[in-house]
Amino acid sequence: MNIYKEIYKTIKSFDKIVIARHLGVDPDAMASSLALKQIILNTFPNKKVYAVGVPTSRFKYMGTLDKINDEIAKDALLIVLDTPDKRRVDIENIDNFKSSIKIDHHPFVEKFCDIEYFNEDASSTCEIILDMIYNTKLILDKRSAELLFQGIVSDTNRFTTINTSYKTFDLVHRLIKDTNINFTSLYDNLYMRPMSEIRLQGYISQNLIVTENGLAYIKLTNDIIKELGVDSASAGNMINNFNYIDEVIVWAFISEDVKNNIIKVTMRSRGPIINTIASKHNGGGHERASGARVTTFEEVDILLDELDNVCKEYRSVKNENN
Ligand SMILES: [Mn+2]
Repeated sequence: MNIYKEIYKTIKSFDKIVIARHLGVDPDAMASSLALKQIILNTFPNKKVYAVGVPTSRFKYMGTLDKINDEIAKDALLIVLDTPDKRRVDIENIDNFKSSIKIDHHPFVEKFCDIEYFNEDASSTCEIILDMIYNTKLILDKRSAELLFQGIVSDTNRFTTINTSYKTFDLVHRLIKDTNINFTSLYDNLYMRPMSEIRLQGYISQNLIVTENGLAYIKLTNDIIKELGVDSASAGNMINNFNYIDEVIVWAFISEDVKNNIIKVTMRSRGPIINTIASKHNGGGHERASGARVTTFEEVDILLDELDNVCKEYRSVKNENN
């Protein structure tokens, strides 16, 4: 059976459905969760559907998340979106659900759901959800269309990432044509930011260290973060703004998060694969867009050394080929 049909049939067979996604929510994870919830409700109004996870004020404009009690799991279906590994799913008691489905576009890490659909060629989880809608009887509404559009635009970094395909444009074209969403107005919520973040961006630009091998990095301690009036997630959220710098192949932003007692490393590459390094340091992600969570600045330095080495290798192979 076609995988979308199988997912549809499974959704149809459950009265209670819980939708979860990864820790450290981003627009693709948030939008796909909220849109899928609404789409299931459009199609099956009598079902109980919950989109869960730790909320963040940053994506409040997308909608609100639900709280569930432990009782729900035992006869509910869990749908995990945008998350390749079990430990990164933002939900408690993941093993208590009666059945589970995974829908994801990250490189495969492990199987932990009964039905799994992952497509590394898809630009985003929102793209997969949209494709599924157009291949099943799931009913799209205007608000969900807006969310899916925002998720796709965000995860493709405005259609610039390597997994943006003709299919992405096909689906987005159809989405806009069918629902007539005012898509240009949706950029306001996605890209509006406070002055403090622009000052942070300026600080990063001024203080970014660039090695001779093409690794750029900045360490933002709690003191600096506080002084600039931002939070520990701010730098990671703007990492895509530092793409296309001539001297930089890989770039990493390191932010101390004293509240959770971790140091977050967000990294991007426009050459070598870096998620293998991220996964060595309690992280993972896409081949060239990854993150890690470490506990000491000593480990940060080890990680930076590893990134610097892949830059060096990448440059030498490139030079040989030229
Ligand atoms: Mn995603």
